[in-house]
Amino acid sequence: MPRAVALAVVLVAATGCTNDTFTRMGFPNPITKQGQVTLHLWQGSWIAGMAVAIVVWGLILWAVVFHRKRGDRLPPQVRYNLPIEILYTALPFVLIAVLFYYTAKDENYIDNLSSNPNVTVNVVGYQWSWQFQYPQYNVTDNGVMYPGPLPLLELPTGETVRFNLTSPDVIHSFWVPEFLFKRDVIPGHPNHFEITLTKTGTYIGHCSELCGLYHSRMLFTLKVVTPQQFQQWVSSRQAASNSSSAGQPAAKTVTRSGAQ
Ligand SMILES: [Cu+2]
Repeated sequence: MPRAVALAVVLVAATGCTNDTFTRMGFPNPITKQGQVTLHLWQGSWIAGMAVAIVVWGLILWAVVFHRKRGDRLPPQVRYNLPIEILYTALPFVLIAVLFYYTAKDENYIDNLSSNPNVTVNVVGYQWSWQFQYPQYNVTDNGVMYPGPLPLLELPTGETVRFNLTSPDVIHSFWVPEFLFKRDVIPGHPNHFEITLTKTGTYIGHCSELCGLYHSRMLFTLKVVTPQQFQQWVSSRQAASNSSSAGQPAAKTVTRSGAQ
């Protein structure tokens, strides 16, 4: 068993950094530190599962080939082989314990909330769009459902980002496939999570909980930039809202009555 674990660790380490869908077993390329941990758990589970499968398939093949029916003579009858019974009781328990250990460890890491995140975003999911509030900067982004213009979630790399998720109407789910993570947005039950982004780029976020007629159009744009570009974006948004607040009312926050 220690040898199997060592093999799994080597295989994960050897394949985890490459960039193709097969070694990721279908998962998207993660863009967060937390997503990287999720990917490694997924790959490790596949390695453990395939190791079990190879042993089981081998035993089936061995029984089929070497214990096939050779005549009418009954083979020697045995029962209660104690070592084998202990083995097939204990071994699955060890397997499950190892999987449980790594799952609980990674879940704790992914769910961890730091005491002082760099950027906080209040996410409001409503029928059928999103609002992103940056309370530290007094910036709010409103969009409309697809075909848009979609709400924009702009974030910096390398900083801890805290999301506070709320809904004024029904249950939604905040999902960016490249996070390898989604979390429900529940009315009356604020949810939280944190990420640290590692890759710049533009991605599409989704609602992942059937929430009504236009659920599938409840998309948003995630733009990941460098911390300097993020600060510039914040300043430009603040300047834009200051100049518009003279003539027009600023974007209202979403309330129980719905959009804007
Ligand atoms: Cu929704």
